[in-house]
Amino acid sequence: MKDLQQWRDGDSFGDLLKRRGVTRREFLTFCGKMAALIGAGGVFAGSRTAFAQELAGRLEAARRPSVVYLQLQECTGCVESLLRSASTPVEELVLEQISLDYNELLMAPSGEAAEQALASAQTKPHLLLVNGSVPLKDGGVYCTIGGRSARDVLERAAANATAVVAIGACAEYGCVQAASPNPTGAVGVADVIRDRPVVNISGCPPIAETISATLTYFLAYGHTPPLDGLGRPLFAYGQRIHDKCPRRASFDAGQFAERFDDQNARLGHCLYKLGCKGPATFAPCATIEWNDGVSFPIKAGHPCLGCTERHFYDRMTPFYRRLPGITVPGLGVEATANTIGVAAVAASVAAVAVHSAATVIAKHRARRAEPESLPLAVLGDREEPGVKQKEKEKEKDS
Ligand code: FSX
Repeated sequence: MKDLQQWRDGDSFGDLLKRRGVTRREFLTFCGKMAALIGAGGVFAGSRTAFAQELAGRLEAARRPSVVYLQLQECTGCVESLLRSASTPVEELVLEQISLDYNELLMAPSGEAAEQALASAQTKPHLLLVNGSVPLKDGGVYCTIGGRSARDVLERAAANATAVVAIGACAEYGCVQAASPNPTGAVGVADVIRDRPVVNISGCPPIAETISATLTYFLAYGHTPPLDGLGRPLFAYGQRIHDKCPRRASFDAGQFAERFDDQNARLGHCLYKLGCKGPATFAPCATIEWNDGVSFPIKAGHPCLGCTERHFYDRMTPFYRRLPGITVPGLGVEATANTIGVAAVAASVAAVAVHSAATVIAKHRARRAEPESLPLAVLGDREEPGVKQKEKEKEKDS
C-alpha cells in the first residue's frame, strides 16, 4: 500500500497524482496558487491563468528528482516551517518527495542505516537542500554528524549536486550563530561551496510557501526561478515589506504607536517607532503571510525584525529601537524610509539588469568555476541592501 503512494523512479508526477487519487480540481488549484506566488517575480510574460496551465503541464510530466536534505547547525525551525506549508494534497506530495532519499530529521532510519542512505544518495546527481550554518572554528568540532564535521558532510554531499538550495538564514550566512562574536566561526553554505551558485531562501525561518514554491518551480523547470544578487528568488524577495504593509497608510499620515499599549497601537497605527524594520526588509510576509495566509508579525501588532536581511542580529538590533538616522515624523520620515528602500531596490534592480552581462558572468566564473551541467542561473553581484545607508550614517556620526 505504502509503495503505491510513493513516487517511483521512471514515474511522472502526473502518475503519482493519479495513484494518490488527487483530483484534477485539487491539482489545478495548487497550480493556481503557485502561479500567483511565483508570478509575482515576473517570471512569466503571459496571464496568471496561462502560467498556471504551463506549470500544470510541466509538473505532470516532471520526473522525481533525487534529493539530499542536510540539517547542520540550526534550530530545526526551517523544517518546522516547511512542514506547516502542506495545505493542499499536491503541496503535501511535493514536500513528501524531498525526504525520500536523505533527511536525518524526517527519515525513519537512524545511525548506520542513515549514514548508508546518505552515502548512496550522494553518489548520483541530486538536488541538495541545506538547513543550518557551517561552523569552521576549531576544526569544525561545534557541529558533527556521524563523526564528521558539518563542513565535511556538506562538501561530500555537494560534490554530485546539480543544484544547491540553502534554506533559512543560518544556511544563507550563519544567522544567530554568526552574530558577533561568532564563537563557532559559523558561515553560510555559499562560503563553503564556491564552485557553483547557491540559491538562498532567506528568513529565520523562511515562510513555508517560499520554500515549496521554489521547489515546485525547480520540479517544473529543472532550474531555479530568477534570483536577486544575494541568490534569493525574486518572486519572494523582490519587494519591500514597507510597500505592501497594511499599516502603510498610517505611516504616510504620520500616525505612530509610541508604546505597545497606547491608543495608536490599539488603533493599528504604524509600528515604525517601536523598531519595525519593514522599510529596510525585502520579504513576502505582507503578501503571502504566515500559517497559510492567516497573519504576519506586523499585522499581529509586532514590529518586523528584518530576519530576511543578512546579519540582522548585528544590523537590525536593538530590535525595539527605530531604524537609525530617522528623526522626523510624517513626511520627513517617509522620505528617509523610502530612501533606504529605494537604495536597496536600486541595488536589486541593478543586479537583475547586469544578470546577463558578459563581464559579470566572466567575473562570476572566475570566482566560482561553474560546471557546464549546472542547471542554475548565474547569480548577479549585488551590494547588500542597507550597506550604503550604514556608510552614510557613519559619515553623519563622525
Ligand atoms: Fe536558522 Fe533553520 Fe532560524 Fe532555525 O534550519 S534560520 S535558527 S528558524 O531552523 O536555520
